Amino acid sequence: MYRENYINALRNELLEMVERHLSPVARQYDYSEVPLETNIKWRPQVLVLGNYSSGKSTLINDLLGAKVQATGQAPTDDSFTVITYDESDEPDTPIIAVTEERDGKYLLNDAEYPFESLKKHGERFSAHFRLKKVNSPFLRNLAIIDTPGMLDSITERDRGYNYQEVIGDLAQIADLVLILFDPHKAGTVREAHTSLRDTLPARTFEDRVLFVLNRIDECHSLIDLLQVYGTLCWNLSQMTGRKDIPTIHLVYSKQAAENSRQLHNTLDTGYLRYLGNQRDVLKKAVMNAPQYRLDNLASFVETHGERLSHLLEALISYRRKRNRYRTRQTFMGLLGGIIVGTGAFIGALVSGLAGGFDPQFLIIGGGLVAVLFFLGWLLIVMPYFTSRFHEKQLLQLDQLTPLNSQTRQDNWYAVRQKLELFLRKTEGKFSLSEAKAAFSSLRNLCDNGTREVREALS
Ligand SMILES: Nc1nc2c(ncn2[C@@H]2O[C@H](COP(=O)(O)OP(=O)(O)OP(=O)(O)O)[C@@H](O)[C@H]2O)c(=O)[nH]1
Ligand SMILES: [Mg+2]
Repeated sequence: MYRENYINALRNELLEMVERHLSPVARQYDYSEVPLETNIKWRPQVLVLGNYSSGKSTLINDLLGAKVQATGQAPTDDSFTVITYDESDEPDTPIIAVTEERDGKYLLNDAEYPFESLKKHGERFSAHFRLKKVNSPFLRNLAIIDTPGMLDSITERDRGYNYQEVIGDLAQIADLVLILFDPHKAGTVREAHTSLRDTLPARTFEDRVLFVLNRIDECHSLIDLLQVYGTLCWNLSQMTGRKDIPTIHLVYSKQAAENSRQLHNTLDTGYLRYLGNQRDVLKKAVMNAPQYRLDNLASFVETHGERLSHLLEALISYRRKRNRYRTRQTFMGLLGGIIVGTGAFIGALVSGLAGGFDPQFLIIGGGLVAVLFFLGWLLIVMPYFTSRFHEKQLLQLDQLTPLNSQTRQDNWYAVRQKLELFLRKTEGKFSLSEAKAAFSSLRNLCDNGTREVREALS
């Protein structure tokens, strides 16, 4: 109990950091369309990804202890399903079942859920997003998200929404991501390849991802299994760009294995005896998702804090350059005004046009010409030059801040586009002092804020 209270206190502290320090800055500088805390205030989540028919839904049903999700050979389910506990249900109801179903519109718009930021994926996504409440005790402390299988042939246009982006966004919210493969597609399919190579690394932290080779009972022999395992290892290293092989959990569903043994009684699955079934290890890992939560929250604060402060650093650098440029331009306008004014004065004297005028009047005339020139410069010439300067800066954004480490480069590529959009929207007109104040408060948060929580966690 004490431990639970302590964890809750830490969790609230982190949430408050986000609400008070990160979110307002994120909204002000268009880093995030919705308050950042919407992503983290809900219960811990486990995201289940994988090739089509790799057994995602079967695994989820096994965990829940009921047939909640449809299963079947060939691509079966093209929806994202959030499966969560029904708090309102009577405890210890004997039959585990779906007690309530809601559609994507509800799930995307109800502030109780952390999916507001997925609204941007549009109607087609909303039509493929749904909520199921289930009274399974397994869900008391977590929610599971089942996903459509990754496919070879379907292009993004066919799905009608950007699948990679959606799983990227969900992976960012999730505390644990399971990625399932099966022996039939250990070569993996194209979407899995793209997701693992381009989308997930930027959005998740490595210790949050578990690789699973499922349906191993369907290998014809131990040699077959070893070949499948080798192929998958090779493909994973190609996809993740890593030389070391992550742990791959070897699992199968006892019930499904039994069914397929009855269908194809030629399968010699004697080798399974030697491997055991890591299904239980997987189950434990899923049940531990709430423990990852705090760590993920701390990482969430650190990552967004660093990215936002990089964005502000670039904005401040832009603004300083712009100020210097405008100061130079003003000075040139002033100098131009003096030269033109003096020229007008001397010209009038030399050309004799001023015959009969009081020299004092000529000086005032020269001054007037200088002021008019300066005003014209300020109101017409300078805005033109400033907008050219602005366009030029937009083309060389990478030069705004040093990118001398991999972390800085990663942070930069995560915010570069947001910065460009913000600069285009504001045309570079924003308060430097406000940006500086936000930057120093963020630095303080990054350097000191999460340290206490990290110490507590370790
Ligand atoms: N032999 C065997 N069959 C399995 C296993 N797990 C799942 N299956 C079968 O494989 C088929 C696909 O399983 P699903 O759970 O529907 O797979 P999925 O990944 O949810 O598929 P999609 O939703 O279409 O992407 C079903 O017919 C299951 O019965 C397993 O461990 N062993
Ligand atoms: Mg499924």
